[in-house]
Amino acid sequence: MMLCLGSQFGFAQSSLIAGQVVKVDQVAKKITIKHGPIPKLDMERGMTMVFSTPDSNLLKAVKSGDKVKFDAERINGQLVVTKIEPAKQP
Ligand SMILES: [Cu+2]
Repeated sequence: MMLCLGSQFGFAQSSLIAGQVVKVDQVAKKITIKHGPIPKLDMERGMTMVFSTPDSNLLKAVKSGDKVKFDAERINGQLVVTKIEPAKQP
């Protein structure tokens, strides 16, 4: 079940979401991320899903397989990555 298609807006939170990059598509400006729960986007459990990003520079900092921390917003019904950075390895 994809729980990503709800219409409710969450309140912005500053905390980043932990995830792992599955695939980066520079041309389509899309990134597939396996992520944990994102309560603000009504995702109560982790899943793998495609996000779009308007800024392809964001995608240059990461590659498939990377553990990342990211933030996403629902904009015009699309889930958009607004920030992404490599996660610090313990
Ligand atoms: Cu999701």
